[in-house]
Amino acid sequence: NRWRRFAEWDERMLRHDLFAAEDPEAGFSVFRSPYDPEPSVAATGGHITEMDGTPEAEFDILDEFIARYHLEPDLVDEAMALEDGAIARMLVDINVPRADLERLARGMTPAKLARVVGHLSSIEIAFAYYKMRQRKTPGNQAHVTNAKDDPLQLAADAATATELGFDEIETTMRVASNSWSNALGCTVGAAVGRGEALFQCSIEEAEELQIGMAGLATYAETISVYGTERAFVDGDDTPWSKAFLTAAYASRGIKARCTSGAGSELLMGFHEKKSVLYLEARCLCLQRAMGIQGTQNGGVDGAALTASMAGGVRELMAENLIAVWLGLECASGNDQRTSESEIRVGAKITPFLLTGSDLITSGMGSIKKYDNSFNPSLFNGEEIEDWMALQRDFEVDGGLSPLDEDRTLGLRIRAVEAMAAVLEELDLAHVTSAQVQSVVFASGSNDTDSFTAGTVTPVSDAIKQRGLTAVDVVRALAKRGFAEEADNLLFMLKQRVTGDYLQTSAIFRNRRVISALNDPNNYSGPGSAYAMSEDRWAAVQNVRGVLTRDRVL
Ligand code: 5AD
Ligand code: K
Ligand code: K
Ligand code: CA
Repeated sequence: NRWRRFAEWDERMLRHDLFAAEDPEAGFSVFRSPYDPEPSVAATGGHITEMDGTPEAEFDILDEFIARYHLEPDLVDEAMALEDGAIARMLVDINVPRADLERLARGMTPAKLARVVGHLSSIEIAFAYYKMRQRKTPGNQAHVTNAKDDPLQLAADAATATELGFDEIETTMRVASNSWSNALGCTVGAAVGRGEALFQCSIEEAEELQIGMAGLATYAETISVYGTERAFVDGDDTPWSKAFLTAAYASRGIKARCTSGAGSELLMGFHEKKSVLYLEARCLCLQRAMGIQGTQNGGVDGAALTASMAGGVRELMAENLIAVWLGLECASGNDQRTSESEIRVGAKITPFLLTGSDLITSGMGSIKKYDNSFNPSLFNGEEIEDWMALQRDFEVDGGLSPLDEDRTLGLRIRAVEAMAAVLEELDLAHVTSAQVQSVVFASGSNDTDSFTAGTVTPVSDAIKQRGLTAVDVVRALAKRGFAEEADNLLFMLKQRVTGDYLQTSAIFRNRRVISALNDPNNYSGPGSAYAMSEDRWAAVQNVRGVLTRDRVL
């Protein structure tokens, strides 16, 4: 016999969630493990000779890279001498400018950074993030994928995502050999409508660079970084090889950020019994050292594991804070479903909506959950209107705007027709009007009668084999009467020559780059934060189902 309430609780979605116990021996510690080193540094003659308890002679590849390229020897004595709690108070003090804290961070070791943010409660971490994040205007990123790798649906959904307001859209595929075709689908879709979203195709690093060089991607965030040497070497990489890849992207005018996040070393079994926050602090110092403009962190693939630990969600926020403290653009995770409970999902995103972020999610599923080829995101196509309601409730800008039904349908038609025209003009495939019709109205790939993963592979192969580039796509669009779309894509290609969007936290709004350089977050108390314009607030309020006196009666 049991109290029936427990049986009722058993039926709730929450019971699908797992909760992990603290166990430092097995790598399960969040903010602090007994195996984390004590913060320390020694410098002689402008050279770091000891870091976090390790003498130079015993440095591993991460220690060496961080000591040489992250730590500034003339800052370490000043920064490391400050008491942890005192620095924590500076992080939440509106009278201490962001720049002063960024300067100090350049003199702090990974163990020190982790210790300091450990002094902050969840609300203090959120507030510090509000103050320290890089670009003033918040932005957002979408996943655009589908279970069939159908380029027509990718184009329609990419166009829809830009209309929703996403600044970046990223795709990946079910079948690896479809990468070129998926990249093409998003390239064309992103050129429809607003036509200024950055787009990427997430795949194995060498191939992704090739796709970027062909102009079929304008940004990349697949440069993964890990907090232990074993995890790095296991992936055939070193900090130097990652730095080289980063430079390769930049040299071709492709915006790049690294990916890291709590739990990756634990998932790979190379955690050295260290806390997930300390290991992530190492990842982030390494990224700053590499000279990359930004990071995608906040657990990412490790988010669900981290969220299963006590205080794990607080940790995910803390690692985002370290990223922006180090001056990195932050695409702040929220791209993995960390819970089956809608209450936990809403609670997880709320601090990020309140503070804003360079990219609030580093991938919200603009498509249905089953079409998300990464993994279901924290929010997916199903929940987009819930997001809009939260923006309206809190009077915050989560980057999205309610859709007008007719305009959206028009853009979807335009995108699918443009994609069909490009496929035909480039002699890649013949598209029937039945295919076009099925995709335009489809909510997800279960509703379509179009390309499938198998029929797309020859298209993808041909794009790669023939060396087609975005310039061929511009030409095809123009020839088939899609002048506006051709112009939009050409605009994005010209931008890689000027290179302004390689600056920290750059996105496009109204065909202008806004970044931490020309739109810096200089929060210094009430009245100094980002605020929505009147027009923007009006758009955010305009969700479906608003009652007025006329409509009630
Ligand atoms: N740490 C390091 N790399 C990660 N990735 C996802 N999550 C993490 C993490 N926590 C990787 C993915 C993919 C790229 C986007 O980043 O495996 O290669
Ligand atoms: K990777
Ligand atoms: K990590
Ligand atoms: Ca992403």
